[in-house]
Amino acid sequence: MSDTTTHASAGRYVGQAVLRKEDPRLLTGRGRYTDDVVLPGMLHAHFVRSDVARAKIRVDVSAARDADGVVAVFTGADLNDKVVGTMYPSMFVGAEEFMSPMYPLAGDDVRFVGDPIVLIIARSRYLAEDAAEVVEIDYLDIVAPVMDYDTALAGDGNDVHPNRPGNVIMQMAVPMSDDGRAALEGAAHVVSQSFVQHRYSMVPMECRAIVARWEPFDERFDVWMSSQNPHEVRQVVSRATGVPENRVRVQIGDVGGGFGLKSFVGREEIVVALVAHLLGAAVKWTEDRRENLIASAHAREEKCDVTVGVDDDGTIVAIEVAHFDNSGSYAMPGGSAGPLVGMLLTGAYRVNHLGWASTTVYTNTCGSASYRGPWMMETTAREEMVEYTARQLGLDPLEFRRKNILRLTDLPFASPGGMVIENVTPGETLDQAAEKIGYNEFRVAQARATAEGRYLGIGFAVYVEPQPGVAAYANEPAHVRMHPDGRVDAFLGSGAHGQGLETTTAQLVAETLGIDIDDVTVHQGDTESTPFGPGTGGSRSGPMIGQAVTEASIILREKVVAIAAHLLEAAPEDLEVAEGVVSVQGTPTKSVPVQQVAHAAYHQSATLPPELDAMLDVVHRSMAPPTMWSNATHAATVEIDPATGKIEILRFVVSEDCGKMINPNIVEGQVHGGVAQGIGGVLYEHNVYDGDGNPLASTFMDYLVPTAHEIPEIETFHIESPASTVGGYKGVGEGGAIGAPAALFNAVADALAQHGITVLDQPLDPDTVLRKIREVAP
Ligand code: MCN
Repeated sequence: MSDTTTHASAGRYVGQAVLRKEDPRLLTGRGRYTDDVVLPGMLHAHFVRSDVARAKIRVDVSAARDADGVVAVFTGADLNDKVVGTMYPSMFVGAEEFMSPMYPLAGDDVRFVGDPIVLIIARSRYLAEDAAEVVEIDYLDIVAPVMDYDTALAGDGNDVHPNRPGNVIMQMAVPMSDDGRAALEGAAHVVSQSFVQHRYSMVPMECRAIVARWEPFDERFDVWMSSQNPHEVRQVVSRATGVPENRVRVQIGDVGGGFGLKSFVGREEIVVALVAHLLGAAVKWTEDRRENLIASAHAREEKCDVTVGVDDDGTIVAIEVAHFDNSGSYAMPGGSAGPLVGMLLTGAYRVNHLGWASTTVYTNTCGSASYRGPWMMETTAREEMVEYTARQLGLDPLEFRRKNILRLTDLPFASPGGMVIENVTPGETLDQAAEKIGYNEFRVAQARATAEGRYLGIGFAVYVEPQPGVAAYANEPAHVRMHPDGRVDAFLGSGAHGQGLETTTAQLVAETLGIDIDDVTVHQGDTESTPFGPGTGGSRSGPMIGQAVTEASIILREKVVAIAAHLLEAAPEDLEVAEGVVSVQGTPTKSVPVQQVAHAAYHQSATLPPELDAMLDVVHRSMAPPTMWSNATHAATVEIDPATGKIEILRFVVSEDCGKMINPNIVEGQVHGGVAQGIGGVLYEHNVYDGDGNPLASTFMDYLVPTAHEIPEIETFHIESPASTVGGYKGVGEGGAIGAPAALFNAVADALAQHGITVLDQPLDPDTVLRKIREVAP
C-alpha cells in the first residue's frame, strides 16, 4: 500500500513508477554475477580457517602441496610480506595505525574462529577443499577469548592484537559543556538507561566473490568482483600488487546485494588478487555461506548508556551518551561508526545540549563492516530511550515526541552534535505516520485488549539521516554521450548493488534530454569505460548521481538545442525538446528530430559554425553540498502471544521524505528492503557466539533471515520536501534499516509495559520474550 499523491511535479519519466530496466534480466536468471565468470585455465581458491578463537598456531601444509590438483599453497609466512603497498582502502591510506591491522593470512596466531590461515589454489574448488583436509594446524597456547566490552577494556594486557594495546580501535568524546551539564543536572527529571543491540549482519544473496587474472606478458590485470565500488577495487588491487592503476580493469557485473559489506575490499579478495599476480594466472574465489556468516563481516553489536534531562513541561533539555561498539578482531573501515553515533544522537529533536563518548573495541570475534546505515545505533538508542523516558514520566510517547520534534519552521537547526540540519520534515512525517497507523484508535483498542490479558503494543522511531558530501564523496561524475542515431549512453562512477540505478538514471537522462527512455542505456561497474567515482554507499546516489546525471544531461541538451537552432534557423532560447523532437515553442511544425540533430553533429560538422560545440559527449563532475539530509518516521503495532512469546507484527507504517522521488516504485522497494532487514535484526537474525568464541549461527538453519512470510505488508507514505541539490532528491536506501529496529522494539516494549514488564535488549526471539513474561506472570 502506498500513497504517492504528492506527485504534483512528476514528469514524463521522473516521478513515475517506471518498471525497473534490470528486472527482465534478473528475473529470468540472466543476470551476470561474479561466480558466472569462467575463464580458460582458471584456478580456484579455498581458505583454510581457524577453528579456535585465540591461540598460537603451527601449520604444516606439505601434504596439501602434494595433493591432487593443487597448484600452490600459501601460508602467512609465504604471503604476508608480498603486499607491495598497503591493503587499506584509499581513504585510510596514511592512517593505518588508527585502523585495525590488515594483512593477508594469519601469522603465528589466530584471532577469531574463521581467521584465514592457509590459501589453497587448485584446479577446482573441490580439489582445493579436499587438500584442505590434509592441512595440519596445531593450536598451541589456546587462551580464553576476549568477547565483550568489559573484558576488552579491563586494561590487564589481555590484548587481541599485541600492537594495539588496550583493545581500543577508536575512542572519541565531545563532553557536555558546562551549560549543558547545568541544564542536565537542573532538569526536573533525569532518566538514565542502557540499550543494547546485538550482532547481526548483511547476508547478501551473492556472497563475496572475485575472479582475478594477471596477464604477465600484456601486463594487464582483469578483476571481476562483487563490489559496490569498482574504482576503489582498482586502487586497492593496484596498491597491494604494485601494478599501476591503468593496467588494472575492474568489472562488477550484477551484484546480488551489498548492504555495505561490499563497500570496501576485504582481506580475502585482496589475497586472491595478490596470488593471481604472483602466479600469473586467473584465480576465482567465491565465499560460501558458512564463510559469509562467520568470517565476512558482522555489524551492529553496540551498547549505549543514555541519560536524558527533561523539564516539567516535557522539553528535553540535554542528552548524554556513552557508546560502545564491539568491532571484532579485524574491523573493516566503516565497521565502526562511533563518532557519528555520538554526533547524531539528538537526531530529529530540538535539543540544545549533548555530550558523547564513543569507544570501539577489539574482541576475538569476526570483524565488523559498514551495514546499511552503519551509525543507526543513534536512532536505536535515542528512540528506545525516548519511549522509555516517556513511560518513566507518565507521558504519552507521541506527545512527548511532538513537544520536542524538529519541524520545517525550526530549520535550519544547528544541532549540538555540530551539524546543520536542513530540508527535513521529522514533525510532519511523525504526524503522518501517527495518523496513518491510527494512533488514538489503537490506544483505545489496546486498553481494551490489555484488560483482557492480551499484549498489544505500538512503537515509533524518527530519524534524520545525513548523506555525506565530503572527502571521497565531495563530488560525483557522470558521462553522457549521444550517438549519431540519437541514442544515449550514460556512464556512472558507481556500482549498483541492486537498488535500481540503471532505471533511475535512464529516467533522469530521458526526462532531461526529452527523449524516449528506451533510447538510453546505462553503464556502470567497469573501470575501463566509466568515470572515477566513489561507488555506492551512504544513500547518496539519489541526490548525487541524480544531480550529476541531470547536470550532464542539461549540458548535452544545450548542445543539441544549439545545433538544432542552427538547423532550424531559430534562436536557441525559443526551442524546446520533447518526445525526441526539438521544436520552436508555439510553432510545432518548425521542428527537427533529435536523431537528425545528432546525425548532423557527427556527419555534417563541416557545415556547422565552428564556434558550435558539436561534441555530443559530456563528462561532468558535480559538486555535493557538505551534507544532505533525509528523514522518516516508522511506526509498528504488534501483538505478543503470552503463551509462546511469539511476536506478530500487525501493521508497519513508514512515512518518509527522500525529497522528490525519481521513481516511487524503487523508493518503496528500498524502504521495504531496509525494513525487512530491520525486522530480521530485531526478531530473527543473530551472529551468536559461545563463551569460547565459537560462532553458533553458521548456516541458515541457525541464522534466521526472514522470508516474505515473516514480513508484513509495509505501508509507505511520502512527504516530498526537496533537497538543495539539483532535482531535490535525497537518499532513501538505508533508511528502512535505520528506523525499523527501534520502531519494532518500541512496539514490543510498549506491549510488555502494559503488563509491567521492561525490556531493554535485543534480539526479541520468542524464548527471550516468554522468559520476560514469565518473570511477572509465572
Ligand atoms: N531514489 C529515487 N528517488 C529518490 C532517492 C533515491 O528514486 N529521491 C532511487 C535511487 O535512484 C536509487 C535508489 O532509490 O535507485 C536508492 O538510492 P539512494 O537512497 O541514493 O541509495 P544508494 O543508491 O546510494 O544505495 C545505497 C544504499 C545503501 S548505503 C545500502 S547499504 C543499500 C541500499 O541503498 N544496499 C542495498 N539499497 C540496497 N538495495 C539493494 N537491492 N541491495 C543492496 O545491497
